Amino acid sequence: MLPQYKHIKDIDEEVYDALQKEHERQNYKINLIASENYTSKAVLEAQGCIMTNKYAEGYPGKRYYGGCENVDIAERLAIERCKRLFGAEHANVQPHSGSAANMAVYFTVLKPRDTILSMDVTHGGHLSHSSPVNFSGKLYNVVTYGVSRKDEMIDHDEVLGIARKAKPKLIVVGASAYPRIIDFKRFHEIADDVGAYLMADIAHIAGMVTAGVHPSPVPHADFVTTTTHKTLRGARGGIVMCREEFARDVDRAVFPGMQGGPLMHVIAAKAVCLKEALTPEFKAYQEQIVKNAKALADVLIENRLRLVSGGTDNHLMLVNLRELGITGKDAEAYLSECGIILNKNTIPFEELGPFVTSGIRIGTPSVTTRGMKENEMRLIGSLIARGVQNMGDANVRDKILSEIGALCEKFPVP
Ligand code: DSN
Repeated sequence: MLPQYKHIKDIDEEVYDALQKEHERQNYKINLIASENYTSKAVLEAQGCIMTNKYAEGYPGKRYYGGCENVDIAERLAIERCKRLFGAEHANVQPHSGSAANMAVYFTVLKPRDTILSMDVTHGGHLSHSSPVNFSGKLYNVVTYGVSRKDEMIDHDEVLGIARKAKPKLIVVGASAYPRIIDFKRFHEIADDVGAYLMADIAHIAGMVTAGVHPSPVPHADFVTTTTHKTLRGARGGIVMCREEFARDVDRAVFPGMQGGPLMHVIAAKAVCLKEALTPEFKAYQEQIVKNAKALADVLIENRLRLVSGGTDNHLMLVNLRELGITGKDAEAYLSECGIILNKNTIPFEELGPFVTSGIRIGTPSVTTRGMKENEMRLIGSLIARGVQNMGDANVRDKILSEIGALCEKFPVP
């Protein structure tokens, strides 16, 4: 029995049962999904708090409902902490998600059919930057850049060439599956050259940006968007930051432009996570994420696995499985049976579709939250290599499973 869910158990056995299984899964498997993390108990409490009962359309001090004095405190705290943490002039903490944060920026500066230049999804970009099946690709004329064939990294001269031809109104920089440092200064120069606005989506790297482990886009971009639940390790949600000159328009784009009542419990949880992110422990955590990713990448390379771009500078890496003759889909499924959870991922110049893929994406934020360091990364890396080199083998699976079980016992989810 999980005491924290006792009321759910009383009222709804089915949901309780799913929760119990999820608790087991999160505790007894190794999570290498680059976009996930384990929140602190304080964040969880805030996200489940009574502020969910409150309607608060509007902004602190200017609401459409009475009784907002306490949720105003939470939202003001979230805004102030966000601005302090990132050095931003303005922050809107109401977007329900990263996609909503991106939509708010598009609604601020674009009209339907205006041109966006952003990273191709199969090269690492996000759905809400360019995909034809997403609102971004449906509402706007999207032109994309990718990584170069030469080194599988962004080639800024190539981006500049595409930008000069496409004349975008907005350039989007940021990715869900790019293992290298992003040069925001260079993107600023490209945006200036073609007279475009620049938006940096730092959902994946936000925690590292706060810690100075990854360069910040704030001095260079007109708009910076992020989610709060990845390396930032907070509540599930989004944030938009911008320069003061855009503050009013961004706020109006979020509410009443796109959203009604803000999720005040989530905003309270954002405030808590942003407070945690202002501590020295959080900075050390971010540094360890990167050291862990480097250690893990090195072991994979020693085991003759091919990494996209040859390595990593941040929290994630992509393994190209083509030479092993296996798909990302099969590797994800087999490794999951071994107790290692990660996701199939397209690789640059992908030949298979997004449901099959030729790669897997591996990230270290969650295992680092469990307190694992380089030694554990070396073990996990060798287990992944053994797994993908012996796909389907039941003996190998059982051996990996038992090593993963021991690791999970030793490093419980905090
Ligand atoms: N879907 C997220 C990821 O896994 O990277 C991005 O929003």
